[in-house]
Order: sequence, then structure tokens, then C-alpha cells
Amino acid sequence: TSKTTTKTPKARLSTPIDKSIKLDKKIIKDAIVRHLHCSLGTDENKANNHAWWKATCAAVQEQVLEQLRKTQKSHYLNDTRAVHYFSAEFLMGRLMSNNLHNLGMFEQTQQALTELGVNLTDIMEEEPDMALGNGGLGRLAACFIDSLATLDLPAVGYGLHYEHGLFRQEIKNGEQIERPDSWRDYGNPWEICRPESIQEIPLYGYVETKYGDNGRIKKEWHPGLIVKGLPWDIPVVGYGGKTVNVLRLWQSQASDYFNWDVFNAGGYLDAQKENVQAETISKVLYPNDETEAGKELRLIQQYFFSACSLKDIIRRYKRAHGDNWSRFSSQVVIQLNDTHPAIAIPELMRILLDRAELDWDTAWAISSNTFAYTNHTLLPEALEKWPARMFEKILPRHLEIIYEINHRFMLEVEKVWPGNVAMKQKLSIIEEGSDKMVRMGNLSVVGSFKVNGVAEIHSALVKKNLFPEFDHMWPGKLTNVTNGITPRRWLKACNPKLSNLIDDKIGSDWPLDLNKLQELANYADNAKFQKQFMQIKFENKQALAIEIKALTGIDVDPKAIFDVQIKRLHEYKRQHLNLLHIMALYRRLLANPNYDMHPRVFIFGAKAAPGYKLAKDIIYAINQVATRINNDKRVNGKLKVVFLPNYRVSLAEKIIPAADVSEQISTAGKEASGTGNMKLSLNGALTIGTLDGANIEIAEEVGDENIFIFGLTVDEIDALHKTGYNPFDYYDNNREIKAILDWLETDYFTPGKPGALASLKHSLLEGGDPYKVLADFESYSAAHEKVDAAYKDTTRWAKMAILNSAKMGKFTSDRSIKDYVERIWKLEACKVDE
Ligand code: IMP
Ligand code: B1N
Repeated sequence: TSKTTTKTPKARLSTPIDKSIKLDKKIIKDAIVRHLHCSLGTDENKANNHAWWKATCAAVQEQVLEQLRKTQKSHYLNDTRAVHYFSAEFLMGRLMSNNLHNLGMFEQTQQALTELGVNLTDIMEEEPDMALGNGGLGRLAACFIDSLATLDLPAVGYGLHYEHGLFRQEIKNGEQIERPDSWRDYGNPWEICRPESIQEIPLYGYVETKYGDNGRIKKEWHPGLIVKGLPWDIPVVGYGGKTVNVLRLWQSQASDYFNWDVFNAGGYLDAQKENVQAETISKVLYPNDETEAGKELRLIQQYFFSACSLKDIIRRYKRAHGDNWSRFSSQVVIQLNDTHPAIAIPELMRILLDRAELDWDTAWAISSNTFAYTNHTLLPEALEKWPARMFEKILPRHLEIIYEINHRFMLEVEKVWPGNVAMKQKLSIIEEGSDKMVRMGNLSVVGSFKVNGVAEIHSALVKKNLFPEFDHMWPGKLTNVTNGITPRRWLKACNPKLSNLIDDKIGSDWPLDLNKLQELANYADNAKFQKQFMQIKFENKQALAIEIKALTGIDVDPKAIFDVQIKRLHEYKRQHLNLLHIMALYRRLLANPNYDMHPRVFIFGAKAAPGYKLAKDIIYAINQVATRINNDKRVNGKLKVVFLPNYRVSLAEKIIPAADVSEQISTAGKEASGTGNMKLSLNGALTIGTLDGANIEIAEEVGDENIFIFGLTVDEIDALHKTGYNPFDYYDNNREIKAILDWLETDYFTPGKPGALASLKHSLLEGGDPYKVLADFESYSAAHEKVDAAYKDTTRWAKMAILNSAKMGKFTSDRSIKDYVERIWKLEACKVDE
């Protein structure tokens, strides 16, 4: 089933790096020293790594800002249509290495620093990760803005300037502890504060109904609180260093506006309370990946950044087009990254109706041609619903507008299904019940001109299961754009040795045209190339082994198979399936010391949402099992288990180049796409995975012989539901499963604390095993035996690994962005002049 074709792009590729902007190392060296002296007030002798890092950032930022200025001028003069990517999360990670590579000045900077007696790799470790996201959804946004700039597309990312990003994870006695992330404690050299573009955002209050002279009803919202939105701009450097777009993140601040009365009446402290409330809005990122907490502050965050961003867009539009709204939706497209910014739909309607005083139909035509919506999950607990009462309190005018949108939508439903009350209940934006709820997914579909899922199978399930009636009402509105990753960060920057080998073999333009990697397939059987490829993998494993030792004290052998599962901890991702299999291997080794297996190191990285009990129990279980196995001489070094604390983008960049095996083992139908799967395969790891999300498309690209697929399919799981799934069938009939689950109840892994791991067993038996872990266990175990056999055949493994790298062309985020441009955004590239 291997296929290699990919459509020709519509958006033009940037020209390869222009030599003229490559700076020579003397200039870079002078700039770094100048910043050390003049910006940081230190010198070459006194400076520590942190100061060197800051001075180097400042030197790089000079180049970045020059290109930013040129880009903005060019977009302004050409009055370009632009995409505005609205996302509550941008998981940027570190920017130094990326910016240096994209500007084409990595080597020169490295040399300049070497001459100054400084190691670039060391000082890059000083940069805190910009962790303003939970996982895949936030990192996807970061890859997308990289590709947008690389393809010279006019684009702005809009989001929240959280003071604290995703919590820092510590492991104490095997358990996760959350610590605040303070990424800006010593300042962020990449961001620029723009007080000249502050916005004011109303909240709470009531709506007054007035009658205009023409007898028309006018609505006026009298807010109870106004907060300020202060924008911070992070330059986004495209590969080749020509286009530099911005990521604009909003910080909330108290507005002195409303508090004067209280203040003058002697209520200084009361006035301060409101300040605290206003400044709380952008304080902290909600750490729940794929579960909705339903908290008031979260809705306020969503409205705050959506409203600031819309005002910013409208200000820019009006500068070019005045009060003429007719061209708005041809100049502006807004992509909603899941429903988190969906409140922007009624907000734009409010501005058009109450401020611009347009009639409903005109306003709706503009609004519904402006928004497009990406769905990222089918999990019911992640589908956002807000109590109408909460809405009424915080955003009373928006609730009125939503009711009106729904009323008109219900008339459409009546036309398609006359007299069908059940259908109206099902499709309504308002869920009826004792507590009325606003369904943000339904609002997003009704208010957008396109809706997309993030991998073929996911988009098919969105059509078939989540929104089938919408697909019937508006054929063609629902579509697919398969996710992608930026090969600049996820191969060129994070795996320099492999990148150099690839450059030598096929030339250096693959970062802009990832299908070129296909040429590596010609060397898949070449013994010399295999040796070079596997030698680099080995050296990357040596480097990771040193990191593992430093972080956990555990010794691992780089000759073992490095088998990694790195992703948020969630039952549907089934880290516990991996753990049960590890326990099975351990048991087999204890029963038979000669059990034939190549030594394996299982490596985990995962954060659990702080309130997700079972997820935290699984982290604890992994750590306890790890401790027992790692200290058991009887396994004879054949088995090691490592849990790396505080998994984040910068740690991923170290693990991925060193991985042999990539665990992508979600229950079929649950992982919308996955993007870690693409990163690992691109770096030559072989996937053991289910037919879920983008794994299916990865299998299509690499061919069935170069991937280890196991487990139930979506259809088989549906069938199992119909016949009735009973996990006890597996417990009673499979002696290995029974022994492992019973083992969890003893104190074997938790000395003195029997039952400390019992919650896991209970969720898999009495709990009904909602994610079919036991049903897939045997097939998973069999697939691992195939992995072992394949690894022992070093030639075969090398060939498979090379072919994985070679066949990942489809999964560049440049292709995803080109798909968005063609199917949804209809944008044109805009070259930046010299
Ligand atoms: P923003 O519009 O708030 O993002 O601020 C930057 C803006 O400055 C650009 O988007 C342009 O609209 C504007 N700008 C940049 N260069 C020029 C110029 O040469 N003439 C007029 N406006 C410019
Ligand atoms: O989005 C990624 C996909 O590759 C993953 O498969 C998918 O799980 C992930 C609420 C989410 N879906 N939904 C979320 C995150 C935070 C939150 O508060 C939902 N994340 C995904 C990119 O498409």
C-alpha cells in the first residue's frame, strides 16, 4: 500500500537561503560583545552562560527585527489577505536554535562564540521553554506559524500571554508534583511589548434595549468591568530568513477606567481587588489536555484573547478600508484552533450589529465568511459546553446573539427536517435541560464556512459520528487537513548529525521540500549508508544515555533498543498498556533467565492533568515498576524502565533523535491525529501502533512492512460494543494477564504498601476497561516480538529505519499549510522585498 505522490503546491516555496543575508562571523561576534557590554553591563570575563545567551539573543534579534520591519511594510503596501490563527495555546519551546537555523546563521554564530571561548550548545540550555500549551494542539499551532512564515504567507498568530505556562513536573517518591512554570522570571529576550496597541475589553454588566429614531431596536451593553489587553509580539522567522511574521499574545491588566469612583470614595483596597481580578485572567494556562473544567475564568480567558485579537484585526482593516465593511471577509480569514476561541463568532456579530449598525443578514454574511474551525478531538469530555447562566453573567449580550443565531438556524433545520423536534434538539446550539448549556462545537460549525478534522480517519469520524446532520445540511463544509510538523525544528535543528548526512547524500534543500527525502530510499540497501545512519542513531543514543543518567541516575546501555512513549498521560493513549507489557516481559525473564530478547530500555515522558487521579496513578505505577526492575539483578540488564521527569519540547528534541521504537498505541478512534508519531518516524524510529489517527497515513507512506501495526480497528471496536465487551473474559482466559493484574495488588512494586497500584487493576476490570487495554494486549505483545526479531536483524532494521525517514515527506507542516491555503484560506504568498 506504499504510495509516494503528493500534489503540487499552490503556494510558492520560498527561495532557498539567500547568501547575501548570511552574516559573517566577525559581525556576529562584534554584535554579541556589544550587547554583553551595552545591554547587559558585563564583559567577556565576567559573563556567565546566562549572560552569553542573552547577548547572543540580542544579536540575533537585531537581524530578526530588521526582517520583521520589511515584512510588515510589504504586507501593508500590498494590502494582502491574511490568515489569523486564533489559539488558546502556542507551545513554542526554545527559539534560539530555531531562529539561528531559519536565518541561516547557525554555523557562523557557533564559530563566533567558539572564538569567544563559549559553547553555543551550552548557552542554549539557558533558554527556558516557552510552554504556553498542553501538548499536540499547542505544538501544532507553533509548527503552523513556522510554516506560514516559511511559505511567505501573511499570517498572525493570536493567543494569550500566560504568566505561567504548563506546570513543571517533579517526581517525588514516584509521584508527580506540580510546580509553577516561570518562563519570564529573567525576561524573555524575544518578545516586544506594544503598549501603543492596548485594547480595552468589557465584561459582566447588563444589556439595555433602546429604540432608535427609525424605530429599530438598538442594544447597548453596559459592562460591569473593563480590563486592558496589552500585546506582546514574538517574531516568527520563516526558513530562509525572509518573512518574519508575528505571534501576538495578550496580557491582561487592570484598567484604571472604572475604578475611579471606588477609589475616590476612599476604597483604595477595593479598587485593588478589581485589579487583582483583571490581572488573574492571563496568569496561568489551564493544564487540562482534552477535558473541559467548565470554569468561569477559562471562559473569560477565551473571550479576553478573542476580543482583543478581533479589535486588533478590525483596527488594521479600518486603517486600509475605513468604515466600508464590504471587503472584510475577503481580507480577513480567522482560523479557530478548536472551539476555545469560538466566542469570537458572537463577538464579531456584536461589533457588526451594535457598533457598525449593520443589519443581521449583512453582519451574518460577513461573519460566517470569515471564520473556519478545526476540530481536534471526538472525546466527549473535551467538547466544550458552557452553562447559559455563566454566559449571561459574563457576556450577556453575546448570549442574546447566540440565541438569535440559534433561532435562525432552527428555521433552517425545520426546512430540512420539517416537524422533527428530536432533530432540532440534537442540532441546537443550546442544549435544553435543567441547566441550559451553550454547545461551542455546534456554534462553531454553524458560524464557520469550513470545518476540518486533523487526519483522514478523524475527519471521516467527524462526518460520520460527530456532525453527520451538518454534513447533510451543508455538503462540502466538512473537510480534512492532515496535521504536519516542521522539519526545521524536528530534524534539521534537533538532529544535526542526521541532517548533515542527509545533506551530503541528497543536497540541502529538503527542509523546504521534504518529499526530497524520498531519494534516501535509493540508499536503504546500501551497506555503507546503513552503517552511517545507524552510527548516528547510536551516537544520539549515547548522548541521551548521558542525559538519562544526569536526570534520573539510571544507567542505560546505548546498545539496547530505545523504546519511547512521550506524550500527555491519558487513558486513551494507553501508557498502561505499555506498562502491562513491560511487566509481562519482566515476568517472562524471571520465569526464564534465558528468555530470548534483545536488551530494551523503555522510556516514558508524560505529564498528567493535576486533577486526573488515574493518570497520576499510572505515573506512580510506571515509576514503582521501574524502580523494582532497574534494581533487579536477575533481569541481567535486559530490561530497563526510565521515566523522564518534566517532558517538554526541549526534552523531546533530545529524545526523538535517539529513539529506535515509537509507541503510538491509542485505542482506535480516539487519537485524532497525533504529531509525535510523525517526528519519531522522521528521525528513523519504527512505529508500533494502532490503526488510529495519522498512524494510518504513516503506514500508507512507509508501507506495511516498515511499521508494526496491531490491535482492534475502529470498526472492530464498534462491533465489540454491540456484542458487549467484558474485560473479565481476558482476565479469566489469559493467564499472563491475570498474573500481571494480580501482581498489581500485591506489595511487590510498593514494598510495605500492598494495594497502592490497585486502582489500575480496578479500572481495567470493574471499571469496564473503557479503552480496551485487555482486548489489545495479546496483539500488542505479539507485535513487540516482531519488533525484537526485526532489531536482531541489523541490516533489516537499518533499512526499515532509513525508509521511515525517507517516506515522511507528506508530514511536513508546509504541506498541511498548503492544504489549508487551497481548501480553506485562499491566500496568496507575499514576497518580502530587500
Ligand atoms: P500592526 O498593524 O499593529 O501589526 O503594526 C505594524 C504595522 O505597521 C504594519 O502591519 C503596517 O500596517 C504598518 N507599517 C509598516 N510599514 C509601513 C509603511 O511603510 N507605511 C505605513 N505603514 C506601515
Ligand atoms: O490535537 C492534536 C492531535 O494531533 C491530537 O491527536 C489531539 O489529541 C490534540 C482541550 C485539547 N485535541 N484536543 C486537544 C487540548 C487542550 C484542551 O484544553 C482539548 N488536543 C488535541 C493536534 O491536532
